[in-house]
Amino acid sequence: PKVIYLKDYQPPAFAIEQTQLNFDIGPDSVIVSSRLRVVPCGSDTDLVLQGENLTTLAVSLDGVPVDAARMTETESTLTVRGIDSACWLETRVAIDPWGNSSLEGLYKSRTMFCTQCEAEGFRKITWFLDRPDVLSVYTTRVEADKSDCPILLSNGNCINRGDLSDGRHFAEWHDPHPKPSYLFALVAGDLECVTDEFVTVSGRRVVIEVYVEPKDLDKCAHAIASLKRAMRWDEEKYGREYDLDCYMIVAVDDFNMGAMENKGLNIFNTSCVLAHPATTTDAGFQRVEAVVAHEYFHNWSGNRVTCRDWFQLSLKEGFTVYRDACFSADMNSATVKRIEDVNLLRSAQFAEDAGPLAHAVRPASFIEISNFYTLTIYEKGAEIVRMLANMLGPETFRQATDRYFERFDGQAVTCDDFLSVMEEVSGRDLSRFARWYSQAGTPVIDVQDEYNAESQIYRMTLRQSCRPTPETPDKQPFHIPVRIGLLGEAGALALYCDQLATQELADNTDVVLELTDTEQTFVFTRVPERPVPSLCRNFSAPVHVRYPYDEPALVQLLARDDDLFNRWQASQEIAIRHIAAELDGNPLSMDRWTGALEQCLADAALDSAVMAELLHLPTMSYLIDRLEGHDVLALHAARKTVEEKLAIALKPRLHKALQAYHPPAQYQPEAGQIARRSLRNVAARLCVIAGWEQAADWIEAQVRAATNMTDQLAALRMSLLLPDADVSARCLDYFFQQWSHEALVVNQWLAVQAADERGDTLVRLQRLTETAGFQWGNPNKVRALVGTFAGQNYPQFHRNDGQGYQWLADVVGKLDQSNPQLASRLVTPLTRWKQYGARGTAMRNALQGLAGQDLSRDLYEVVHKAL
Ligand code: B3K
Ligand code: ZN
Repeated sequence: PKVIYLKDYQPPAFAIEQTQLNFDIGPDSVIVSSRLRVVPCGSDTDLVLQGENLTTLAVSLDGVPVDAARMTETESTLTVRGIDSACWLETRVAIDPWGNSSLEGLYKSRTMFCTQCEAEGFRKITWFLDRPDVLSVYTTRVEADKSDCPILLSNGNCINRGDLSDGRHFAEWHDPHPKPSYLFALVAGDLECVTDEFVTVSGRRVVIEVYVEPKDLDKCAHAIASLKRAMRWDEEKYGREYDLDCYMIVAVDDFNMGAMENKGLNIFNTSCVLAHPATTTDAGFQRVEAVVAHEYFHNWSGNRVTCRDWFQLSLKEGFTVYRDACFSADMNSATVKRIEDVNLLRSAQFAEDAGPLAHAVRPASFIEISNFYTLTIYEKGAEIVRMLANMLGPETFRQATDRYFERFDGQAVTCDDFLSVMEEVSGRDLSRFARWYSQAGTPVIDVQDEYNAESQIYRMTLRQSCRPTPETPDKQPFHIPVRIGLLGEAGALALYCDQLATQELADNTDVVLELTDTEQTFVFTRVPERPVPSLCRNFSAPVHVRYPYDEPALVQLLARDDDLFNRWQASQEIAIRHIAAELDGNPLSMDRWTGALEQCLADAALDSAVMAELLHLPTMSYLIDRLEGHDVLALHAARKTVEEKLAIALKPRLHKALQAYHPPAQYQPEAGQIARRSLRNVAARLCVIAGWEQAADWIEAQVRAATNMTDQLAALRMSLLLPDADVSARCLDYFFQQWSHEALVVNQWLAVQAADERGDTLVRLQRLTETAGFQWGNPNKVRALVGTFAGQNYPQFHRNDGQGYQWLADVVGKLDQSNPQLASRLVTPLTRWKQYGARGTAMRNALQGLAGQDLSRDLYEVVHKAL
C-alpha cells in the first residue's frame, strides 16, 4: 500500500462547482447518476476522479458520450483527458449497498439505506474528486419504492417530492452551502419521525426532526433537548447560529463510530442518540448529550470551515471536542467532566503516544486515513485548543474564534491557519506552541524545588523532555503552560514572582508558568514556609509531571488543595504509591490515605460526583504506563489488593453513605441525581469488595427491582464480584429475560460478561457469539464483546496460555474481510506488545499471524507499524 505524505499536498486541479445526483433505488441495485459542473483551476487538463467498487455504465461530457480513447478507468480512478474549459461531466454507475459490509459509502442497515462518507466513502457512491478541499453545491434526487422507503432524505432543504408510477416516489433536496463530499448524506427507509422546533437568536425557526425505527419513538426526547441546549450554547458562547431551515438526525443500528456531522442530516449510531431512563445509564445520557452537541458544533467547526486535507483532521476534531467538553462542563459537574476527560487521555491517549502507532496531532503521513480517527487527533487535539484558550483568556479567545470563522467561512483550511488567527488576535508568539501539532509523544516535566527559610525564597525548576516517537525521534522544546499554586499549612499562599505579572493580581494564589525552553527556573519571594506545590492544575497541559512528593504532602493536597481537580490528581498519585509498594512486597499503611478520604466523605460541601471519583483507583492502562516493567497480572493483583484494603478501611463510612441514599421519586439525568447515584454505586461496590454479608441479597434485589438502568447495571456488574457464581448467573439471566428485545441493553449485557474476570470467560464468550443476541455485522455488538474483553479484561485477555491473544487475532482476521475499519480498531491491544514483557512475545506472534494474511489497507498499516 502507498504512503501519503503531507509534504506532497497539491491543490486540486479542478473545481466542481455543482453536483447534481440522482439515486434510483431498485429492488436489487442502486443506479447513481451524477452531473458535475467541472471547472479547470490551472493548466492541467487531465481530470482524475476517484471511485471504488463502482460499475460504470456511462460517461459523457456536455451531453456527448466520452470516447474510450479519451478516458481511462482503473480499479480506483477514472481519468478524462483534455478538459480545458468549464463543462458538465455526467456519469452513471451501479452500486451494491446490500453487499457493502464495510459500512462506508451507501449501505443497507436493517430496513434502511444510509451513507457514511467521511473520510473517503463518497468514492464508493460515484466518481468524484473525493477530497475535502473540493467544495460543491449539491442537489440530490432520490427515488425508491414508496412502501419500502417512505422516507427519503438528503442534505439541506427538501425542494420537491411526489409520487411516480409503479408504487414509487421521489424527493429532491438542495443544500445551498458548498461542502466537501465527506459531508454528503442520504437516507432512505421506513422510519418514524419525532419533530420539534428551535428559534435561533435572530428569530429564524428551525425544524428539528429525529428519525428512528417505530419501537424507539419514546427514546428521542433527550437527544432533542440536548440539541436545543447545544444550539443555544453555541449562539451564546461562540456567536454561532444555525444556517438551514431543518436539522435532521437519523438513528442507525449498524455504524462504525458514534455519529457523523453530515450537513443538515446527522447520522447517529443508535447508542449515541437513543435514551430512556429504563434502558439508558447516566453515562449513556451524558454521552448522548455530548455527541449530539459535538455533531451540532461541527456545523461551524468542520462544515462551514472545513479541513484542507486529512492531515488537518484535528483542526475540526480537536476544536470540536474542546467545544463539546466545555458545553458538557457547563451542563453538568465541570470538575467531574475534566476528571473523566483526563482519565481517558492519560489511559488511552498516553498509551497511543507511547506505542508504535504514535503520531503527531497533525500527522506527517498515513496509509489509511481511517486509522487516524484517534485519541491523539481528538483528545490531544482538544487539549491543544484548551491550552490556547486558557493562554489567551476568554475574551481574546472569543475574538480569535470570531475572526477564524469569519475569515475562513466556506473554505478548507489548515491547523496553521487556525494558529495564525490566534497569534494575530492575541499578539503572542506561538511559533514554539505550534510544535504541539507536529511532534508526537507525551512530554515529561521534572520539577525540582528549593526553599530558603531565611530569605523566604522558593525556587522551582521545570525541565522538559520527550521520548522519541516513530516520526519525530528528536524533539524541540514544547511551549507548556503549567498552572500552579503553593499550599501552606493554613491554605493557599500568595505568589510573588518577578518573572510573572502576579503582583497586581487580586487572586495571586494561582499562576501559569510558561515553559518554553528545556529548562527554566521560577523564583518566588515572600514565601513564609516550605510549601507543597500543586502542579499542572486542572491538567493545564497534556504532560506527565514528576515531583518527589512524600505521602503526607499528597495527603495534604488531597485533603485541601483549592483546585478540586488536583485533589483527585493527588488521590490517584497516592493510589499509585500504594500499588507500587504492594508490588514490591512492602505495603504501606493505609491510615493517612483513608483518613483523608474519610474526611472528604464527611464533607457535605464536596460534590458527591467528585467524591465518587476520589474512590476510583487509577485505570489499569494508566498504571501500565506509570509502573513500567511489572507483569500485567501482578499489577492487576496489586491493584485489586489495594482496592480491597481501601474498601475494608472505609467500609463503615461507605455503608453509611449507602444507607443515606434514597432514590428520587422520578429519575432525571441531571447533575445532582447523577452525583448521588454515582457515589452510591461506588460505595456499594466497595462494600461488596470488603465482604459485606448482605451483598448477594442486596445485589439480586437491585437487579430485579431497580427503577433505572444506572442502578440496575451497576448491580449487575457487582454480581461478578461475588464468590458465588450462582448469584451472578441468576442476575445475568434475569437481566437478559427482561431486556432481550432492547438491542442496546443486550449490548451492555454482553459487555458485562466480556469483563468477567472469573472462570473460563473465553469459552463463554465464544458461546455467546453463537446466540441470537449477537451479530458479527453489528459493530456495537462486536465492540461490546470483543472490544471489552481485549481492552478491559486484563486477567482473561492476558491469560498465560496466550489463547486470549489468539482469539482476538482470529476474530480480527475474519472481520477484516467484511469491515476493515472495525478490524483495525479492535486489534489495538495487541499492538502494545512491547509493554508486556515476556507476554509480549505471544502477543507479537498473534500479530505476526495476521501479517501473513491478505489484509485490508487499514489492518495492514496497523499490524505492520506495530511489528
Ligand atoms: N467526523 C466523524 C467521524 C468520522 C469517522 C470516519 N472514519 C464523527 C465526529 O467526529 O464527529
Ligand atoms: Zn467530530
